Amino acid sequence: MDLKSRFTGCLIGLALGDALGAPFEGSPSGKKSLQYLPPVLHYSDDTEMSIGVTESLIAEKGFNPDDMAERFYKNFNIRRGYGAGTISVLRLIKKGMHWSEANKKVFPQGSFGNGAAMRAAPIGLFYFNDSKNLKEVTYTASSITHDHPLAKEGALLITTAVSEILQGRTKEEILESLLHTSEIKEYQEKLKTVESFLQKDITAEDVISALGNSVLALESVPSAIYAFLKYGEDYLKTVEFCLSLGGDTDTISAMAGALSGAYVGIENLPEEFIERLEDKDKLQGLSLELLERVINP
Ligand code: RVK
Ligand code: MG
Repeated sequence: MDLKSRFTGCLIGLALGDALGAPFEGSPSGKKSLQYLPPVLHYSDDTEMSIGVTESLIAEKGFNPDDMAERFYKNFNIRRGYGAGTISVLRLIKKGMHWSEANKKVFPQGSFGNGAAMRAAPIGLFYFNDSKNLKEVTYTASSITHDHPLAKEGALLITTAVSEILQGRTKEEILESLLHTSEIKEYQEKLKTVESFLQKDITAEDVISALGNSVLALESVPSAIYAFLKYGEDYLKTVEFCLSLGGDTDTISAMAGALSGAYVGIENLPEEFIERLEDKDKLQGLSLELLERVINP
C-alpha cells in the first residue's frame, strides 16, 4: 500500500474516530447506534491538537517544541472539550510562561491524562522511518502539556504502533514491538493482558475492567491498542468496539482509529461518514503536506 493512502488514512481515521466517539463521551458501556448522528460530524480537542502537531511539523520541517506549543494555544477552542489540566496549561503558555514551566503548574509531576497520546499519531507518521528521533520527539512533544512519564509512554506506544504500521508490519509484529517498547511496568502488564485477550473471547466489560476506559493514558491507550489489534482490518468495527466501552469514547476511538486508518488506508475508510466529517479536506491536505515533508525534507 502506498504511503499517501496510509498517511491520509491515519489522520482522517483519527479525526473520524474522534468525531464518531464525541457524542458518546461519558456514556455507559454497551453497543452504540451511529444512525442518529448529526449531518456534520464535529471533531473535538483530540483532532484540534493533532492538527497543531501536524501543522508544526510541516511549517518547521521537523520538531520545534516552542512552535508546537504556540500552535496549541493559537488553535485552542474551548468548545472542543479539552481536559481541565490542559486548558490551564495552554492559558499559562498563552500568557507568556514557557511550556516547560507551565506543564508543572497544575500537576507538579505533570499530567498523566491521555491528552498527549491522543494527538501523537502524526509524530509517528513523520518519524516512521527514524526510530532514533521518534522516541525523543514523542516524549518532548508530550511534555509540552503532559510531563508525567505515564502520559509520555502512552504517546510513545501510539507513535511506535503508527511507525510499525507504516513499515508494513503485521499485527503480531506490531504487538511484539510494543511489548519491547514499553519500559514502564504498568504498561508492560497491560500489554501482556492485551496479548492474552487476543487469544480469547473477550467482552467490552472485560476490557473496561482490565485495561480501562478513562481519560488517563494508562487507562485508555492499552484499550485502544487492543481494539486495533483485534479489529483493525475493519475500521468501523474498530471504532464501534471503542464506542461500546463507553467512558472516554472520543479519545479511545481517535487513537484506535488512527492506527486502523493507517493500517487499511484511506480507500478502506467508510465514505458515508468521511463525507460528513468537519474539515475533511483540510485534514487530507495536511496529511499530504506532512508526507511531502518526509519525502522531500
Ligand atoms: C474530556 C492527578 C491527574 C493527573 C495528576 C486527571 C478530554 C485529572 C480529552 C485531569 C481527553 C484528567 C481527556 C485529565 C484528557 C491527570 N494527578 N490527576 N498528575 N494528571 N489527572 O486535564 O488533555 O475529554 O482529573 O491533563 O489529558 O478529549 O483533569 O487532560 O480524552 O486526569 O479529556 O488530564 O485530556 P488533563 P487531557
Ligand atoms: Mg476529546
